Amino acid sequence: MKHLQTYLLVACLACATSLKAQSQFEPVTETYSYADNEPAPVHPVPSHRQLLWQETEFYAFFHFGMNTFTNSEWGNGGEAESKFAPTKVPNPRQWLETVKAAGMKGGIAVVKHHDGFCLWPTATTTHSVVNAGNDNGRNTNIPEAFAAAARELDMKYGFYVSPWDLNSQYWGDGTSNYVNKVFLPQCIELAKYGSDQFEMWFDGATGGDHAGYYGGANTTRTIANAATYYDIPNLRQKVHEIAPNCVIWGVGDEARWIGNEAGWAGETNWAMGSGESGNINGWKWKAGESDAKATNMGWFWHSGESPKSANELFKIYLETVGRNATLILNFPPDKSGELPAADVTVLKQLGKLINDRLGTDKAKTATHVEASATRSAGSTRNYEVANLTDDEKDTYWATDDNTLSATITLEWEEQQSLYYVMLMEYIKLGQRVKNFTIETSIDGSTWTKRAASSTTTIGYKRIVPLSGSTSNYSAVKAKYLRITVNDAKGCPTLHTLSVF
Ligand code: FUL
Repeated sequence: MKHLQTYLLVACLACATSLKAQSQFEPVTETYSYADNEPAPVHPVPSHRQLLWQETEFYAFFHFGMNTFTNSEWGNGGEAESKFAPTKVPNPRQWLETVKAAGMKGGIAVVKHHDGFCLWPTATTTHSVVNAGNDNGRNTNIPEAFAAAARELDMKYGFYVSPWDLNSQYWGDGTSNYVNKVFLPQCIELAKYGSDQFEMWFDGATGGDHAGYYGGANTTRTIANAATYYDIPNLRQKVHEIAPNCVIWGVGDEARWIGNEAGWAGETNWAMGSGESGNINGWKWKAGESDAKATNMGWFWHSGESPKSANELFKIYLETVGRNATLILNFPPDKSGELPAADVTVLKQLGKLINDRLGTDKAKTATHVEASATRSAGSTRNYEVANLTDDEKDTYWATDDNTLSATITLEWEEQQSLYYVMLMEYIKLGQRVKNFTIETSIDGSTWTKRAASSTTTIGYKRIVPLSGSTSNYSAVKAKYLRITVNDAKGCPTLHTLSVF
């Protein structure tokens, strides 16, 4: 009997361990508990750092460097260092303060673009700010100043470092010299400047027919396979040893390019797979990031450029952040090393627009919120609809395991003017919802379908305009709102429902 008890205990422990949520790169520390009657995860699930990354939602891209001074988008690597001559000492604090006004939670600074010019005094090459054309340039250390400013402003930050290096004699020379002598040491220097980085951006562009300096070879070069050439598993390991919460974007395989640079994600957007819509059956968590230009010329600053309007940028926001992607919106500092006045103005307007339209949650003033099904509570957790409006990201509404379809209905005392519905899944347990419907009613018995007649994925965050279009800001009058989850990969687990 004693043996049987021991056997059962060991079997239960083994079972609980194997049922912990796991991701592709390391064991996840969060566990769920059957004592709490939590639903089992629907795999794949995000790693801890991927979850933190997702919460950054909306952040800036800052393309600044040699190209700013040569009126170029891609240099060739042979540019004289003296051409880098800012009219003032570049001021990353101004960049971050400005984008914070638009509600952005952080930013990524380009510290080396394809031309190989390094915006910090690196030990790996003399092609850097050390040999800049004036004191302002020589006093520049972007990774150091950017990280310090972000910490002061309580923002997240990261660095873009181009693996492709048109200046280096070693790049694409058929040996591992570039990776061992230049690229990996640079990444380690940068990880040290920013051990609390949330993302490092490794661009996918390589060689092709774009001629490069390559240490004086002045030729074209290519590499066969970026992941092998850059020794990505080793790079990931080395960076994570120093910067454990840093998601390695692109070749690093921890977050994916959304598939266009036009600022939109698919309405259906799974956090697995590739491209604008992802893949419902993808086996690896790799959520989408949308990189978009906020200005009308290039990624780098060019004379005569102007920013898009706050309205255009708001539409981009809805079609990315509102569709389960993060948005990295590019604002290029000019030759003074600051963001131009027109960008500062539009960022303030954008912040106001986001706050005016998505700032007051009417779900909190609903007099009645009810679900057609609710999972039974466990010893320290419940799954009630009230969890949807409590501002807590770790409480959620869920149904029993076999209930893949359910409705949530909200009622207000007075008729309301409603514009958007925002839903967030509890993605620690995987992305689940395949299809849902939104309806409104004036009297509680006649219902009108809003948005598309049926709407697909939710994921980390989904914002649905009730007008049916991201460019149409018009209200729907309603006293009741009903959300029906029609189908899901496992019982739905939603942590937030907001109505604006
Ligand atoms: C691309 C690069 O080639 C562009 O210059 C820019 O940096 C953009 C964000 O990514 O692949």
